[in-house]
Amino acid sequence: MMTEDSSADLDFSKALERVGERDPNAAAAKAKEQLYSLDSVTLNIAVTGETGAGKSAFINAFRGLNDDDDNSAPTGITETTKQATMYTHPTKPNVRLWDLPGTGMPNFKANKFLKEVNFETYDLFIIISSERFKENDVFLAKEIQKKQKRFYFVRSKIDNDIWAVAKTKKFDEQQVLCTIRENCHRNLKELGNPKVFLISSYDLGKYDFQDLVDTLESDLSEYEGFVLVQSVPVCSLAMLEKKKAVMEKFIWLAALGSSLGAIIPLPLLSLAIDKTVLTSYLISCHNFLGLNEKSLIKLSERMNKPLSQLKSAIKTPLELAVIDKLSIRPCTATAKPVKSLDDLLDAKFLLTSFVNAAQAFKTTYTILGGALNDMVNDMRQVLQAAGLNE
Ligand SMILES: Nc1nc2c(ncn2[C@@H]2O[C@H](COP(=O)(O)OP(=O)(O)O)[C@@H](O)[C@H]2O)c(=O)[nH]1
Ligand SMILES: [Mg+2]
Repeated sequence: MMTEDSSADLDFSKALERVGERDPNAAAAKAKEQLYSLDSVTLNIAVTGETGAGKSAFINAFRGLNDDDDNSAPTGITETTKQATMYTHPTKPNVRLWDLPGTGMPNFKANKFLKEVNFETYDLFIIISSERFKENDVFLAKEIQKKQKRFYFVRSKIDNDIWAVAKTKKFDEQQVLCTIRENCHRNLKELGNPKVFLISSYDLGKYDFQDLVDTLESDLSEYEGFVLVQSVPVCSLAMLEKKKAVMEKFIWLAALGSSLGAIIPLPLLSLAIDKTVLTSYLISCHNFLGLNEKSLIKLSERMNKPLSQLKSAIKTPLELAVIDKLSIRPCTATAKPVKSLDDLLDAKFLLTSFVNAAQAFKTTYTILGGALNDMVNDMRQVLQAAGLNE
């Protein structure tokens, strides 16, 4: 429906074609509908493995939280419950991570286990182990496969393995990773050599986390993949670029949904329409790039850098106050060039400069692209300031 072509110069007629409407107002309505369904996609990710394997720590890391934060999954405890516990994503509550009970018991029955945790709920399973994969992991994977669901093997606590040998004379990180991978495969042979992702929940920017996200994204539907990538923390420059790329893919939809309000001959009505779609798109980008206050605080804690140092790297802050300003500002005929996010959220520019729907679309499209670029540039600087240069 809306895949390959997401080039920066997408024109209006092409956008209409993509939503399958010729009438501009109908197309705008359809675009809004699609934005809405994109926003309501849910993802249920089950995280399973033995007690102590690192399930809870992985869930916290994925949600961009530290183990001792409020609302984080408790780590380092012996599990007593047989229930799955749900943890929603802090900025994307439709993304849910489920902390499943430990699978380490000697008389483990995969089928019974999956029934007890309501396997139908989950879109995919992540099977974690902090050492070699065991019989129970294999039983579980086979049963998940039988039920036509996807599973992914994660070998956790890689930082520990690296640390343990880092002091030795012949330390070669790649060699250590290679040996771990081989050992994992040896135990999973009967499953036909599935991919194993080596991960440290305390440093998602390293090892195979990005590869795991890429793999999940390509296995999921386009909308689900978009939501997944939006929700992962910006743990490296590479992840930032990935996020930018998926957000760019949907700019045209936000532009189509917002710009066409301008052709309705009621300035105030068109203002309201523009504002909702535009600002919600921008706020989402801002959150998912990790530029919101909460994410910055987490980053500063994790990297042990003062928050003020990270914030001083930001040139174009998105203040909710700016959006409020927008609704009370009177429209004037003088449009000024858009140089910053503040200008972008300035309603008079948006309202007065359009002569027709195609121009409105083009303008909004360019503005949104520019704003996304500004934010990504800011986040690059923030990552640099945090010491995440890779
Ligand atoms: N170094 C390191 N420790 C980890 C990692 N993941 C989990 N742990 C630690 O391993 C212990 C068990 O982790 P937890 O997430 O509670 O395991 P769960 O029982 O599977 O939920 C805790 O003390 C965690 O701090 C990791 O990636 N690196
Ligand atoms: Mg746990």
